[in-house]
Amino acid sequence: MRTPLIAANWKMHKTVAEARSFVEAFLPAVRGLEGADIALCPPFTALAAVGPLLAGSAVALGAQDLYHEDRGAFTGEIAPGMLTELGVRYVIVGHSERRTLFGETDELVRAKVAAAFRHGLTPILCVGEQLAEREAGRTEAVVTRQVEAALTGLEAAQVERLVIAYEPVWAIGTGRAATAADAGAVCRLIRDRIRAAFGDRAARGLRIQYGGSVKADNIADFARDPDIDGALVGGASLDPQGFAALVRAAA
Ligand code: G2H
Repeated sequence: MRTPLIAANWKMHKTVAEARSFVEAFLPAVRGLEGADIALCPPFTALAAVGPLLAGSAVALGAQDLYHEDRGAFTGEIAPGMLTELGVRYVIVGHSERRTLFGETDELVRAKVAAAFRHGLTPILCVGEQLAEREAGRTEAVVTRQVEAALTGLEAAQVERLVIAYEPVWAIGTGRAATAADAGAVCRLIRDRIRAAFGDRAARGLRIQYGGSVKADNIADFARDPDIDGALVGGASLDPQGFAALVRAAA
């Protein structure tokens, strides 16, 4: 059976000092908790401070993005090896904020997923439709295109340990989460596509999270769906006690 992954995406929140005090409050609140894997994805600037604080705990370190080249003249970018050096295990790739605000294309997302695997990082690949696409009945087409584009060239054994976050764009940071039934249906569609392209073993191993206005009081609805394997959590991951309550409700 798959273990759900609850990952905190702090986005552009928390200084180093704020990140440290979060971890100091959060770790005791989730100590000994079983039934869910947990990851924290702070901004790049806090990774070096948060990593050592998580050492010896069951909470993994994640990053919010990476660049697909190993080194070079790419001002402002972060190479995969710079993340692994800091103990990063997960990396969010293709978040809708990257796609819409920073122009990331399916092709760039594919290159980033491949680079993450090359360096032993586990990508959390974000996919999801815009509101207009949902209203036009294009959810399936959009999500399928994003998944197929991002996974081109991967081996089944890589897909088996990938994480996909289904995040309908209209649900992100709006307080308007998808229903568990709608989210579960899209997660099943994704798993079916993976089965068709990469085989049953990859489809059974792959974790598919839901993301978009997940909170402590709605996570249990998503957690009940056998095809939803945890959540990518933004706003509700910023407070240590609130996020610990959310993780407990999911486990
Ligand atoms: C979706 C999510 C985290 P929020 O972006 O990736 O954010 O939980 O604030 O909707």
